[in-house]
Amino acid sequence: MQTIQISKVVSDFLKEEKKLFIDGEFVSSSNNKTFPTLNPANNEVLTEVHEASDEDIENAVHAAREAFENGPWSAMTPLERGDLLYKLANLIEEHQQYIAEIDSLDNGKPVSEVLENDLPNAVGQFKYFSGWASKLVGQHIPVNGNYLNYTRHEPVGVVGQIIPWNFPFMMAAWKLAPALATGCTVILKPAEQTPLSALYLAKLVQEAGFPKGVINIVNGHGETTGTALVKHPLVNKIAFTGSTEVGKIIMKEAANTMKRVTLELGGKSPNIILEDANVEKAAKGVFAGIMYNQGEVCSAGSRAYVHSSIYDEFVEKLVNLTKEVKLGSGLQSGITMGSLVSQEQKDRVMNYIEVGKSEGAKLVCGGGASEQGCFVEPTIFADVEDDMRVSREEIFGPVLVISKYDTDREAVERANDSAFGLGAGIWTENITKAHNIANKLKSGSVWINCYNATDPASPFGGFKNSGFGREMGSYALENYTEVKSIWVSLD
Ligand code: TXE
Repeated sequence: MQTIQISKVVSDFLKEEKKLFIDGEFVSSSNNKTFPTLNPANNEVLTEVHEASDEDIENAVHAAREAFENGPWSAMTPLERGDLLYKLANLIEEHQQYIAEIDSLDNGKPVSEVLENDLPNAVGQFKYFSGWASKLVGQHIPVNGNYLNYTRHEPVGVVGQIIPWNFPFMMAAWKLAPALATGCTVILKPAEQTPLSALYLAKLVQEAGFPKGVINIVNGHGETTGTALVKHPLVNKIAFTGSTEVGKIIMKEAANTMKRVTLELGGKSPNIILEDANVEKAAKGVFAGIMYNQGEVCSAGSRAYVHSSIYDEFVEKLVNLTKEVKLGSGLQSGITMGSLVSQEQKDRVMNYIEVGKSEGAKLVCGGGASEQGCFVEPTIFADVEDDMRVSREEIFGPVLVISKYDTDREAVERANDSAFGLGAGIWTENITKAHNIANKLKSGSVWINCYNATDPASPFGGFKNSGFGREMGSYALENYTEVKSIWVSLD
């Protein structure tokens, strides 16, 4: 396998100082504190990154506030705002190779996957939401009495956006695009494991000509930089994607300043494979549904419930599929699975694999990890009981648990017996059954004979402990707007 040569643009970028992006400028952290970011394929330090202090957050919030209240952004027409978003989309497209290399180095995922999925999706977000900027209409409501009553959908204000490391660039796009379309201003905090591609985005933001203060990017750790944003009284809203544990902390901390909060959290999403499923197709779909992006996907289909009549055949097909996986550094051509994001995540996943074994789940393939770097083999446990921890807790790695079932009703009940509710898959040739089961599943997305399909136009988000609020589609605009009702006496 050949290693892709990093482009000169990226090697130059890595040598630059990784400052904070506040009020349209790259600035040093007020206390000059930095932290390292690593390449998880070899655990070598890629570069040092400036960490935002409380003072830096103060500056970022004031810049965003000023841009929201008084700057050219607040005076822009919706069409002009939409134009800027579209311009940014085009710039991202032009720079996609560089962004893909950066995300691969920082996160471990294959460059090819960033180019095939993350980037087209990110570009799509900015293009899709650029159109919404000019379509945020309110209502004219027929009320009792002699009044004219109408509503305005106004931007919520300054938004703090805290994102995870599994799709570093794409998550930034999911968050920024709808917020900007509504006219909000943003302070984005990338994950400390993957701080780089958002800084590259900041350069494109400058090039596109966004007014200063509209988009601010502050790297740092969750307990410090993240908390400062969540607690700041002049931040009107927090949009968060990450663990359920931190989501709960954020909700509590945000309550003191009555911030609007939306949370996209973890999952333990089920796939149900009915007896009449196309087993070949279902096996491939279920396999991709868990192994894609090294299993580091909030909606990863990490539980499979397979009808007893096809169980053995299905397990065998899945095991065969793991043999085709080519594990390697994200920069090697021809690989199909990269490394996990960090040593910490590798340890967490390996610990779960040990838990599965000790609980008595049958390890049918995988279970190993590399000595060097953060690679974990695609791993499958069969004959898993519902009360085992590997069946109940989010592992966030390439680990699938499979169980056998006998009736459709049983499958639905067991699929729903989870603290989470993000995604679910159904595999069957009986479309009536598929729709009926889809209606009964308690999750934000249901995929029938497919898995993990997303589109900027279609909502995505969770039931239960998977959070609330929806990303993407017209639904995402509700996260970033306040509704104002205006009454005019016609007497
Ligand atoms: O997530 P964290 P971690 C799940 C997955 C994974 C586990 C732990 O199961 O194994 O979470 O990953 C910021 N106030 N998901 O520890 O800590 C942090 O800096 C404010 C699922 O990396 O939730 C980062 O930017 N912010 C998930 C972001 O939160 C805080 C994706 C996510 O980090 C903070 C990632 C605090 N107190 C992990 N603490 C998904 N839903 O896709 C941390 N952060």
